Amino acid sequence: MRFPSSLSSHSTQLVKKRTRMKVFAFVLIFCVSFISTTTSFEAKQQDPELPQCLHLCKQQQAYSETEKRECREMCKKESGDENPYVFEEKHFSTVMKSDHGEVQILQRFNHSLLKGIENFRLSVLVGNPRAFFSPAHWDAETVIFVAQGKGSISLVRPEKRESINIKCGDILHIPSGTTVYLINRDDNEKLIIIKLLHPVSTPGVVETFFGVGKESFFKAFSGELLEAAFKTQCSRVEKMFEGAGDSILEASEEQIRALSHHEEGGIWPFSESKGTINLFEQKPLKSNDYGELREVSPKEHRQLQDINIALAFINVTKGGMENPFYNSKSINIGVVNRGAGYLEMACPHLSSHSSSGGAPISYRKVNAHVKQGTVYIVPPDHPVIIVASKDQNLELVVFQINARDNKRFSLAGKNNIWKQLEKEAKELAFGRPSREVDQVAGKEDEDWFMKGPSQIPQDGAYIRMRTE
Ligand SMILES: *[C@@H]1O[C@H](CO)[C@@H](O)[C@H](O)[C@H]1NC(C)=O
Ligand SMILES: *[C@@H]1O[C@H](CO)[C@@H](O)[C@H](O)[C@H]1NC(C)=O
Ligand SMILES: [Cu+2]
Repeated sequence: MRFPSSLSSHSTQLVKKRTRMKVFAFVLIFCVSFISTTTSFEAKQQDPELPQCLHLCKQQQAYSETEKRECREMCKKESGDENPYVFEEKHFSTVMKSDHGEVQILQRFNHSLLKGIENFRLSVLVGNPRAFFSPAHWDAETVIFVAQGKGSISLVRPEKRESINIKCGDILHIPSGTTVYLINRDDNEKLIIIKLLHPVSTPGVVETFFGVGKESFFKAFSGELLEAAFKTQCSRVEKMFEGAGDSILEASEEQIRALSHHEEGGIWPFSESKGTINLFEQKPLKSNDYGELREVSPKEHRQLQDINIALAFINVTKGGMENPFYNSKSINIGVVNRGAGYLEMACPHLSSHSSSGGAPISYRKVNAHVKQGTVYIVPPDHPVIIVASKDQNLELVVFQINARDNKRFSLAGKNNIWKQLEKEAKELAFGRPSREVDQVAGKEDEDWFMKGPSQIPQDGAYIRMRTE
């Protein structure tokens, strides 16, 4: 990576500045724990040098777009103002919207630390009661999760149509290019669907193709060709495909009734390779008073095999937490479905060790307060702790990319990995009698979910997690 010399000297100042910030943060932790104030301190003192640094990156005429991006990332890293792992409402943009619903898409995973998922997109569809989403197809393999409500989805394939009633907790793999239409078959409740998209041709870019509607792709064709194709006057063809205009419409009660006469979860034997799988109906892998973990994985479900994605539903009871753990090989994209909580992760990439090379290994705390709609990423092998708030359960939907043969390694609690070490290995590694190690590593008796901390750390006492 190249840097202008003015920028490097700048960095030194930023580093000094960071040291001051640390002292400041220490004083704060002190205050928080002793006065036990609940004031949410927000470290709003934005590093005044960050905008200048970003400006310098922009001015480097000789830089390619990639170099400029790396330069910006370096600025943020230097100023301690970076969290590439957490996304909020502001990071979504609207793809489609009408009075009856909308579709939003999360910005691309274009940070250099998210290279492993750069070809995935996350999107959320919201349909008001009785909304109808017009037929369309798109160039991405898709996994949908019904987060709320009841719908009916039709998948049109060259040889046949499959219509399936869907409900909360359902998962469905939609192959790229399938023409899909959808209704919310409820009179009161909104239908919310979370989609994970894996584009097939242009990395990180998903295009939707509407045959019917004011943007119909038929408009791109010459009149003569359309006339020949439909054996009808081209103006009539165009008029017909303009359809009702909008791509999200409202259906009448009778239309909804007619469109929802389908089997729940599809027609038997869909469970093998087609139809939906309900995540909530799976037997929990882990369950106790502090939470539950359910999973649908490619191992048991053929429709998830090709895309190699698993989905987990984690419900941490209020006041509880998930044990510290790491995933061996899956990259997790978590979405907070309901509730609120807090998470912390240890990341070597964001510490000074990896940027300057040579420095001793260290891990930086990445933390975030999360609430409904927050999206967070946990890269493989990064230890993470997820805590529910004191007054709300924390419900998470987790898309696990590269799920085949992934293992979760527990770092505390009943089945933690330390317990498996031989006595001598414990004594050598920990430098104390293995009995003492067992006292600590063996104290917590709960498996996976456990009682949470007495207090959740406040923002600001820790590294600031603002994302730009
Ligand atoms: C990533 O893409 C978003 C748009 O999706 C853009 O606003 C942002 O600047 C990009 N980030 C980087 C680091 O290039
Ligand atoms: C999450 O757990 C709470 C209680 O532990 C329960 O009331 C709630 O229904 C659960 N949510 C889901 C979606 O299972
Ligand atoms: Cu990392």
